[in-house]
Amino acid sequence: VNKSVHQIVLGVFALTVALTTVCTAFAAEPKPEEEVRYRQSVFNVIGRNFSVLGAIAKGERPFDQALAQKSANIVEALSTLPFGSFGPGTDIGTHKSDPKIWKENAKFKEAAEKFQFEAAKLPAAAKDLDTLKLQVGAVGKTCKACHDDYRVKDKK
Ligand code: ASC
Repeated sequence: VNKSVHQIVLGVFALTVALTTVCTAFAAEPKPEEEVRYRQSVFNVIGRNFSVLGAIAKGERPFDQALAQKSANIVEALSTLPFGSFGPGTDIGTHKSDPKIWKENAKFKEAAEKFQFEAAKLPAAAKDLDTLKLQVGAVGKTCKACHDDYRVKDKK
């Protein structure tokens, strides 16, 4: 009897240690380099999908409603995600984020919100080509505004 009680206590202890370790690993704040990778990955997916819409809007690609819808939905769904990953300490490594992002964070947040506001209208706008063209223009302006102010230019 004594031995099996001992084994149960040990088992419960081991399980507690294991669960605590797993939970702590998942709950931990992402490392700054992970934040940079995350926001760059999300912007990459947004850019890929928005460029499909851009090509359709410019007539470089035929208007395929299902494709436009899918791309618009992705841009909208991802539009808020990168902006949670510009926290303090994430101005590190290789990236094009302008230091102004961390110095004038309220203005950066405003620019991000303009993009999110216009991106939210993309899925409904994807229903027909004329509406899509207008909304791609409106979203594109918010992309450009933020890039002009908060993305460092590529060195020539
Ligand atoms: C794009 C893209 C941008 C915006 C911007 C719109 O397709 O990659 O950054 O549109 O150029 O003016």
